[in-house]
Amino acid sequence: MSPFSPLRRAVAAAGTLVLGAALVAGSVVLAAPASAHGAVSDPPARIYGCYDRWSGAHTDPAMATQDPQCWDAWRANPNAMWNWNGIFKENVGGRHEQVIPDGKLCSADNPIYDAANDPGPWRTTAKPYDFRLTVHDPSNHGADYLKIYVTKQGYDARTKALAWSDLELVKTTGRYAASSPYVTDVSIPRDRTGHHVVFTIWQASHLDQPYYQCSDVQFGGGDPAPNPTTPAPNPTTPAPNPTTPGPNPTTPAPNPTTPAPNPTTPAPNPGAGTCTATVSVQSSWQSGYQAAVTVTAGSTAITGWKVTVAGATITQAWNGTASGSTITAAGWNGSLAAGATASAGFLGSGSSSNLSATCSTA
Ligand SMILES: [Cu+2]
Repeated sequence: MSPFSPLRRAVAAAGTLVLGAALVAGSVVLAAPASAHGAVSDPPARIYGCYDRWSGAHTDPAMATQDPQCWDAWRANPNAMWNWNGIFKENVGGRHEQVIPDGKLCSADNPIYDAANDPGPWRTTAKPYDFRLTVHDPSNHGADYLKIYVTKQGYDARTKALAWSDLELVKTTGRYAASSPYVTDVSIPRDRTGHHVVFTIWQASHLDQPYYQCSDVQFGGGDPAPNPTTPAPNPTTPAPNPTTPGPNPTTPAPNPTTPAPNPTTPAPNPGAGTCTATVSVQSSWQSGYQAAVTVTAGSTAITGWKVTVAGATITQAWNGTASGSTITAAGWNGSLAAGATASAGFLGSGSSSNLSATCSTA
């Protein structure tokens, strides 16, 4: 049989198809990293805690007073919140202190998580001096080790971004099999009181992929500036299920607390107000993008607005409510004085190359 017989050509063609399918599958995996990693869930690490407490209500302005660092983090990069499980750096070779700069410990030096480094009144979890720490890893990477540090007495999480010199190593564990969770008992020196940071390095076993996690805790019950023990932010948010796979960043966020548009609001006088809108893309990736719309009221005040973004497939919005490709003002940013502006953000799927925004008063 010659090398160019019909049979040979058919086999070669089938091989090409298989290779093509493998490439497609590979890009799907790259586009959906969120299910592939994990985080310290107890005491909750900063980004994990913000995701866990607020993903069901992340546009609720109550967060600004009840959990202000999370409010800032959600405003800074909501996409990073849905990817709470990706705070790692690869190929560090165990040289954590050389690779992760001071001031970037809580973000693994990844700019999308930069808000996690900000000093401020992070929500704390009260812990006794002997407590159990849990790494929640839906992807079951295993662990070569966990290294657990605590801040020295005198460190103030409200005024200083974390540096290596602020930390004392309190435990290094052995290996964990690839079966989450990875749990260890930690004992903290008894001189610690008030707001401290428990810093965990989880060295995953499937790759050289260490995770860096900052958990805010309260020791000794003696914080001179006590964390506001406000009621739980959203009693209707379902408790997190530790066996649920990581969130899919393209799932639209439920938003039970945004007030529904009030049907009894009188229809505006059509001549009473106008608005204009612009849309700008802030970041984009293979399968989607993050964008902002900015609304400007015309020469008279308006009491509500809607922006339709032609060309957009909106999967999630904040500071507004999305329906199709239209974003309607949230309860607190609809009323604008003449010439005033408001903005809302959204995640879109597909291409961002042909977006245009039009505004109408509502
Ligand atoms: Cu992973």
